Amino acid sequence: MPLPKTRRKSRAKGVQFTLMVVGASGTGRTTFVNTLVESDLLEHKICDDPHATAMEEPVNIKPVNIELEEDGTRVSLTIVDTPGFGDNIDNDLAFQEIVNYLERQYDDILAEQSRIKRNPRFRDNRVHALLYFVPPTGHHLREIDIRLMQKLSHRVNVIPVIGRADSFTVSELKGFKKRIMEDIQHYDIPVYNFPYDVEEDDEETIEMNQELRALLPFAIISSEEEVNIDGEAVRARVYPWGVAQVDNPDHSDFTILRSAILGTHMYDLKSLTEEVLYETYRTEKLSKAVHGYDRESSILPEDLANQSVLIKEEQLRKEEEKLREIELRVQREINEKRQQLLAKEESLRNLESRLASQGSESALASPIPSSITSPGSPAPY
Ligand SMILES: Nc1nc2c(ncn2[C@@H]2O[C@H](COP(=O)(O)OP(=O)(O)OP(=O)(O)O)[C@@H](O)[C@H]2O)c(=O)[nH]1
Ligand SMILES: [Mg+2]
Repeated sequence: MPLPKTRRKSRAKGVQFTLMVVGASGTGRTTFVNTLVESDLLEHKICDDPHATAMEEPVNIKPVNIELEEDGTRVSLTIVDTPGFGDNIDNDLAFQEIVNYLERQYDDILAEQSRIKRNPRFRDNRVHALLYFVPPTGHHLREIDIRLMQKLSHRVNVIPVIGRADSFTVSELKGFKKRIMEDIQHYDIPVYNFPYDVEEDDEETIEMNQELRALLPFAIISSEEEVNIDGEAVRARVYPWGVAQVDNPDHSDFTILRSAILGTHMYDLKSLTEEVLYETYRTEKLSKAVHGYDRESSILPEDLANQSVLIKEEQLRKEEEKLREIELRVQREINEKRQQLLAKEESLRNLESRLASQGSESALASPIPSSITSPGSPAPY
């Protein structure tokens, strides 16, 4: 089946995709990213006790970029790692920083779209998927995870994953996954659950999405080390009781998750971000700007300033459009008038030549003295 036009184009050019990783300190976010891109893209935090320092330093979210080749498609992948948070400290600031980051990317594109003259170098940094690392407690979701996932999933496609999943036996993992999904349902957290439409989608897509949905939350084992197993170098973690392999689907959902986000579901994640999550944000933001502030949330002065800039830009754009319409209408009217004038001139000329020929015919029949020809009549030859 030929690919749709846009997809063909991005295949040739490469696709831009942005992935954010969020979770408590030490859940394995950095190791996962480095395993995903098969390089030391992110540095590990050097710290003896992650809980002691988590969030005490200023929150600093820096995206990093890497080019990958995925099934013959070039992927320009942006990774946004976020600082891990601790159990016992006030995490509100960190949570807000993460949400602010997501919204800032939306604000940037909103401002860009409202500009009269577009910036050709503008970079769309909207986050297409967020992997939320649930710590391997084995119990239920913690209150902190529920709160944060709830907050985030209104702005981004949240995919829950269990970090360091080799901490469990197969049956423990099954039970933990089940409890997490029950909590997600109970607290109504709108995570990305590989949506499908039984009426619209083909059987293959429905089946694939059902399988992926059944795996949620993905159990992740990551490793930056390779070990030799039967003469083959594989990414794994070695324990006295055995070897936990990253790419073995019996041990870890790593490969399945990787091929879903960087392959089969990349376009779905992108279009949901652009067409649903961003559009919702845009509508909220503009309606807040038009109908005054939302009483439930206090708006920061800088937000108000941004909003007023946005409104002004929007007004300018509309005025420019109106002017362009007026100019076109006037141009059209002038053209019509010119056509009418030309038509009138033409009919006048016809009339004159008819009169002239009638005149010369009657002159032949009974010559008229030149003194009685009226001014403006064709001069007698
Ligand atoms: N057993 C096991 N350990 C892991 C796994 N992934 C990472 N680790 C280990 O867990 C520790 C923390 O991993 P990081 O990747 O640094 O975790 P992080 O979430 O980035 O942590 P901070 O950036 O410090 O908040 C390291 O010692 C890793 O080697 C895994 O899949 N299984
Ligand atoms: Mg880290």
